[in-house]
Amino acid sequence: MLTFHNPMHHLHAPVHEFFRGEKVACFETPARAEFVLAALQAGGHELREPDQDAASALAQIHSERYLDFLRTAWPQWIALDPQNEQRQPFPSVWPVRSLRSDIEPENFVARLGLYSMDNGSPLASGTWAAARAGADAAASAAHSVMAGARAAFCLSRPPGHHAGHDFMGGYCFINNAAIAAQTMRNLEADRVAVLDVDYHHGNGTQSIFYERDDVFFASIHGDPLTEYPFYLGYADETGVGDGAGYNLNLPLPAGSDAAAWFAALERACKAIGYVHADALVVSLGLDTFEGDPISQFSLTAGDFDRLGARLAALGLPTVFVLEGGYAAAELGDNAQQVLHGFERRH
Ligand code: OKP
Ligand code: ZN
Repeated sequence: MLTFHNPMHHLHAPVHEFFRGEKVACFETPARAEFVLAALQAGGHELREPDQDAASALAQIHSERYLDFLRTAWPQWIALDPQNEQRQPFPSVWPVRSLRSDIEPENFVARLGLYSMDNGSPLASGTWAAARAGADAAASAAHSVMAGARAAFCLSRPPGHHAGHDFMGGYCFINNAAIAAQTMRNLEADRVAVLDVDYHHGNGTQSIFYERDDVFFASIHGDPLTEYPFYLGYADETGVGDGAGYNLNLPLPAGSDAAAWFAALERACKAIGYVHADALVVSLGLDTFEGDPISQFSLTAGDFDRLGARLAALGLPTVFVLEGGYAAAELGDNAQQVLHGFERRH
């Protein structure tokens, strides 16, 4: 499959995150993308660097002040103290209910909290460069499909589906799937379906398109009552205003088996047919894998092949965007299974 890979991804390499009160090694590592790239190379897939600038879609998806913050965050962090070069910034305060989020404080950590949904999205010196090039990779994949390619894969990290209009979260900074969908809308597609199969609900993508009927969002994920991101992803979220009826959440209890997962996939695919989407973006998280260290579904390599084949049967121009998947050594094979299943079917 035609693959646009992010040549800057390795510049985003934070060292640690927090887990149960301890600093632990980051789960979302450069090695993830290297394993996928190596597998696709060995599998003979066509690999290209981004050839489109995502600037216009970026301005439609994210707020100007959030993008300004992301672009300048690292230099501002270093300006506080040169020793910060060796440290990672984490938010420690957030404007929750009753506090003001219209004001941008001058204090750096206060602004970091304003633009974060959690403390789980560590920033590094090259985060902006990596995330910005990832947006170009997503726009490039979308362009290639609108120009006639049957499908394309955006092989990038950091992931994107938790990032909202004006916030980062869950290892995500720029919402690559939203960039891809918006890019397709800006070209010929009248309605785009985004199907999020990552273990975690794509809260950012849902919220970005929640009031729109030109982008339908469907997601299969661990029940947010127990799984991240906890505060969105419930079945009663169906869209508002023009977007009423254009959002579908299919939460499944942690520990659900492949049969339950594919039953939900069938519902999502039927819904994509009902809304008459003319293009598809797949937020391809592979953390539904049985060996994933932070998730609790149990899909196998064979199940990923089956997923690819089912998506191909929708018959839509398709962009795959890599999201999560933390069993890094198996990530390349699992990604390739989806692409093979898709390409065998059409
Ligand atoms: C990102 B994606 C533990 C925090 C856990 C939440 C998981 C983010 C998953 N330190 N962070 O959807 O795969
Ligand atoms: Zn995930």
